[in-house]
Amino acid sequence: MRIVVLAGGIGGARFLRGLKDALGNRADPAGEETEITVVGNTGDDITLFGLRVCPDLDTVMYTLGGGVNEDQGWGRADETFSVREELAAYGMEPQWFGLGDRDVATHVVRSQMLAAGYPLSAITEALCDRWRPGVRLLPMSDDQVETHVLVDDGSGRRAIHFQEWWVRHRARIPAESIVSVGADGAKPAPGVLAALRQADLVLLPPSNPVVSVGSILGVPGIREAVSAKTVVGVSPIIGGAPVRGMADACLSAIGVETSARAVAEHYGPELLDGWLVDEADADTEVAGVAVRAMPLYMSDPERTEAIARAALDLAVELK
Ligand code: GDP
Ligand code: FO1
Ligand code: CA
Repeated sequence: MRIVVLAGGIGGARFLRGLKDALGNRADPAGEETEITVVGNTGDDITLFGLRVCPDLDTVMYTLGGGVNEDQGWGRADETFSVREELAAYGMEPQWFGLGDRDVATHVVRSQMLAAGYPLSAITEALCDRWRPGVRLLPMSDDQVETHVLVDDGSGRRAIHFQEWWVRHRARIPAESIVSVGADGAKPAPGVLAALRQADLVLLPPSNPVVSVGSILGVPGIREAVSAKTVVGVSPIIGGAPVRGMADACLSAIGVETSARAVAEHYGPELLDGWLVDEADADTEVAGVAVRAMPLYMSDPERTEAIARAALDLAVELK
C-alpha cells in the first residue's frame, strides 16, 4: 500500500508516528509492503543569521527520528542555547526566535548545501540519512515559498514573515490576509506528483489547515493530484478551538469559522472523502464527506495509533 501524507509540524509529526505504529502492528496477509511518503510544508521556512531554517520538515524528521524535544514538540531534545546567547551579546536580531545549538547544526548543513547548489529535496534526503525517519520526506517544493501575513498594528499596514507573526506576536495582531509568497511560480518538488499519482490513499493529519496543509495545496498541481485520490483528514479543531497553537487566528484571516465542520467544508468535498472529528463534534455533518467521530487527542502513543488506524480504515472503506 502506498500512502501520501501532507504534513505541517507538530500535528503532522505526531500523527505520522501513530501511522507508523498502526502500520507496524497491522496484520498484513498479503505480506504487502507499505510506503509512506510525506509531503512537508515549507511555507514556514525562514532565513535567520544566514541560516535556512525549515521548522516543519525538521519537526517531522526529529520526531520520527527520535531526536525531538517531546515537551515542546519542535526543536532538539537536550538542547543548549550558547549560540543564541552569544548572538544576543552582539546585539544580533531577531532575538524572538530561538535556535538551539544542536538544531543549528542542521541549519548549517542545509545552508551550506543550498549555497553549493543542491535542491532542498536532496538536502532533506541527506539530513534524513542521519535521522532515518522511516518515511520518505519530501518538501512540497524546491522553490522558495514563504508565508507572509498582512497586519495593521496601528502604525500602518505591512507584511511580516509568518514566524514573526506567530512566534513574536503570538498571532495576537489580527491578520488581514495570509499570503503564500512565491507559490504561483513554484513547482512541486521532484517525486511529489509521482508519489500522489501512485498513492492508494492520501491522509491529512490534524495539521494547520491554512498555513500547513493550505500552503502545500497552494503549490500549483498538488491540489489537483490530491483531489484525484481517496482522501481522509483528521480535524485539528475540537469543540470549536485548536488543540494547540493559534490556528483560529489563521482561519479567521481567511474567513473560515473555527469548527471541525467549517474546516472540512473549506477543504471541500472535491478534495475530501472522509473526515474524522472528535466525539465532542459528533453531530458534524458535511455534504459529500463521510464523517466519523472518535477521541482525537493525540495524548499518548496508543490513542494516536488508534486515530491513525481509524483514518486508514476509513480511507480503505471509501476507496
Ligand atoms: P505546526 O506546524 O507545528 O503548527 O503543526 P501542524 O500544522 O502540523 O499542526 C498544528 C495543528 O495540530 C494545530 O492546529 C492543533 O490544533 C493540531 N493538534 C495538535 N495536537 C493535536 C491533537 O492531539 N489532536 C488533534 N486533533 N489536533 C491536534
Ligand atoms: N517556536 C516558538 O514559539 N519560539 C521559538 O523560538 C521557536 C524556534 C524554533 C526553532 C526551530 C524550529 O524548527 C522551530 C522553532 N519554533 C519556535 C517552532 C515553529 O517555528 C513554529 O511553531 C511553527 O513554524 C509554526 O508552525
Ligand atoms: Ca508549521
